[in-house]
Amino acid sequence: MALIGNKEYFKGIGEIKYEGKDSDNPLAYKYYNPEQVVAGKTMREHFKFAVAYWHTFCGQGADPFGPGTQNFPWDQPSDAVAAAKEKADAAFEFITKMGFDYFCFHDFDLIQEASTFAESEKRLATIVDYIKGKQSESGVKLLWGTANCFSNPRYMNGASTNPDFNVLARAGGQIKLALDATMALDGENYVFWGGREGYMSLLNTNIKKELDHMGRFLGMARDYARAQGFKGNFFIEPKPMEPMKHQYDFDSATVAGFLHQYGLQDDFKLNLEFNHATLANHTMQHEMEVAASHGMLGSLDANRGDYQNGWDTDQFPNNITEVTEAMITFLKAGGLQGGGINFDAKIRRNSTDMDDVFHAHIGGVDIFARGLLVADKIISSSQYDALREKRYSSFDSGKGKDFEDGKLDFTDLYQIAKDNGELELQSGKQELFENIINQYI
Ligand SMILES: [Mn+2]
Repeated sequence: MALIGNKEYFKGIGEIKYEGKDSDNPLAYKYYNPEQVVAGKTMREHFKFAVAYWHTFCGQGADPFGPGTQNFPWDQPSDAVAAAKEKADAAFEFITKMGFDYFCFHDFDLIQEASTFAESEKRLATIVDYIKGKQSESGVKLLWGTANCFSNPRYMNGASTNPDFNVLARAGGQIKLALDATMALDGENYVFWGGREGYMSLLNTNIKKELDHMGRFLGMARDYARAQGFKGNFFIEPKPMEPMKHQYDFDSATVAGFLHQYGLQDDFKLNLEFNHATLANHTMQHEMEVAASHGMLGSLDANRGDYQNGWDTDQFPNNITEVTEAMITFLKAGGLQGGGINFDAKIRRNSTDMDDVFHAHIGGVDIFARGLLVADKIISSSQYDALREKRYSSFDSGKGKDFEDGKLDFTDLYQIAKDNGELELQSGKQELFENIINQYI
């Protein structure tokens, strides 16, 4: 593997390769074999693994109780452009050593925001140009770009849902630049995460007005990008709370309804995150099933929450049951629409060695590979599908089929109920289903 850039940031670590499940090498894949075909596609094609620029190259482990613990060598230069270029060098070294094809970013992950809009625009153009060069050297692609319209204090009351029109317009200007950056880097998709699109108190909030504004704003962003020739998907990333008490993009079902209400359903799909599903009191599989049922299963943010506390811990995924169940839905939905698996996950604050981020991503990749292999076996060789189909077999013929075909009216149901008399109970067989998952893991 040719080393891109002048410095090596992750010294002593080479390209991560597949060695199989009996390998004891911690810096090797045990299950992820990129060229292995599973259910008709290679693992590389199924997953489109991506590194999240913000957690892996920006987040240093600060929490409300103390500063960051990870001192990144690429943050040394005091000049913003020089620091951003070093960060890009480190990022592309890491991405290529992992063997990933993709990365994802927020605008101001790439380079520090300046004190004026005009200077920020210039900085972004400079770093986008530099990253374009890194992409053509390495072949690394952009899965999606996005804009950070939630960290700067100006967005404390929201971006497109801000009660102040001038803040909404500022968000529009910023997102135009983020869309331009995404298109310049041949981004395959663009994500909207409404970090502060919601409310802290209903006493000072007009929900209807804010939702109307958000719907119009997203339509304007879409129209702008389409007019520039952008062919990719737009994704909304649901999350129920944090930082706001209540966020408008609560979960898959809420967002699907919103997209239909504002005429956005043909261009927008969902980017679903495991930890956000947990916060919404759903499982990830639930969120994926709902999205798939709307034809909106776009992309996944891979991580996990903490099952004992109620906030967004963004830990690396390692729960085989959770990921296997998600992969069953993934395969049955025919995969993702345009997206991939982005590791929106961060190492813990006390993980301070340069190799920790490798262990984290290797574990995440392997849990998905293993989950996919298990899910494929469950679907292709177990009685899982047949058992599910059997539960609905009364709709395959007779009056059940007539119902599905729209041939019955409500009085027909009355007559059938009367003729049937009391019914035999039909078991849901839940424990049997659970055992099948466990058997194949
Ligand atoms: Mn999260």
